[in-house]
Parts: sequence; C-alpha cells; structure tokens
Amino acid sequence: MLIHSTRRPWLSSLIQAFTRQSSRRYARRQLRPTGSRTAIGRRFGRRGELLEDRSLLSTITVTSLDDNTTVDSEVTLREAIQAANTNQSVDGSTPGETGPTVDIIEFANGLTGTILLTGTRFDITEAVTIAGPGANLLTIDAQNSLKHFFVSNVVSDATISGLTLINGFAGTDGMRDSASPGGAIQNAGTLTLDSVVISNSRTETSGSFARGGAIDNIGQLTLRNSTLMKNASGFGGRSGQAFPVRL
Ligand SMILES: [Ca+2]
Ligand SMILES: [Ca+2]
Repeated sequence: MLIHSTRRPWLSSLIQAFTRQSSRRYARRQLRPTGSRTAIGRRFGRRGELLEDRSLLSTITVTSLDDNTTVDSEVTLREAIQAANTNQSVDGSTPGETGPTVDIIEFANGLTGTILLTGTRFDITEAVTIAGPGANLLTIDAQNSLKHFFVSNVVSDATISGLTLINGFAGTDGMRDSASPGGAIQNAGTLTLDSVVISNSRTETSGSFARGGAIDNIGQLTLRNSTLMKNASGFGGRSGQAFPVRL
C-alpha cells in the first residue's frame, strides 16, 4: 500500500515501458502463422510474404490418357509437363510457376488406365511433383522403344508417385531414345520415387547406354514404397543404378 501511495516517477516509467513491451509481444504472437516460427515462416519472412508465396503453387490437371500435344481442350501428361517446364498454359492448362516452386501435376478424378508413349520421353527440367492416382490404377507403357522420364541436372526437387512404368528401353539400336542409359528413367537431378512400380524395362546388352535396366541415377535419388522388378541391363544392376540409391 505504501508503494502505491508513494510511487515515484522513475518507477511509473518502468511499469509503463514493461506494459508497452508486453502488448507488442502479444500483438506479434497474434500475427504469427499457425505453428509459430516454423521453417516456412523463417524462410519466407513476414506473414504477408508467406501467404503470397503459398498462392504461387500451381496445380495442373491431366484430363486425357492420350500422348500428344493436340489442341483439343484436353490436357495430356505431355502437355502438363510442358506447362510445368515452360510456366505457360498449354491447351488451356494452368500455367506452371518458375522454379524452384514445385508445380503439382495431378490426374482428373476417375482417369485411370494406360498411357501409351508414342513420342519422345518425358523431359523434366523444372521442379515438379507428378502425383499419379496409384500404381495399380495408372500405367505408362513405353512400348519397348524409349525410356519414360529424364530428369535434368538443374532440377532440385522432382517427385513421381502413384504410377507404374513398364516396357522402357534405352539403347543405340535405332530406337527413339538413344541418348542416355536407364531403361525407364535417367535421373541427373534430385528425384524421389514414391509408390512407383517399374517393371519389364531394359537397356541394350552392351555399349555406352547399357546400364540401369530400370533407373540410371547420376544425381540424388530417393526410393520410397516402390518396386523394381523384371528389369534387365548390360551392367550396373538389372533393376539398377550406377550410383548409390538412398532408401
Ligand atoms: Ca491437348
Ligand atoms: Ca515450373
């Protein structure tokens, strides 16, 4: 009681300063995104900037099992990958965003079956996630003529999930993909395969492109919940890879 009745000016100033500081801390907590100082929060700074970056994520939906770039208002996987790589709309698709933003390629509800590769392999040149509906629901058949995917060394974050890849081929004997080893995939970037099946893919039995019946990995490769079976190569592992795979 004595203190309140005889409070000195310096003590009042100290109490006011403490009260103002506590109010500012409370206000900052209210502005902080859920999860407080998350890695994302630190990475992107203030709350407004975080929300802006989230809005840049782009989802591109495949609506056709064909393999072409025909202007027909249907978006094929080839057109979706082109949209993700070039960051432009392709045949009415959502445009991708500039890397390292990871564009999401998904498949329309109920779009299941087999994509027959009829052109060249799918080249991935920017960060992307290709999210298939499930390895038992969607297959890409390379028809023993070429590999399915090539991931460029400038790609820092690529994921392929929920797909089956069959009948890939790499070789120099006049087929369409004579440029690199890896029966189904050559990865030179950073690639994760999640819940993917690769089977019945192969390379030629000898020569420069004979390694990696399923995958030739010269970058960073992570496999999760995936199956590699019945693949064949001249060397480097029948299902294999020339460099270590991180499981
Ligand atoms: Ca089209
Ligand atoms: Ca992109």
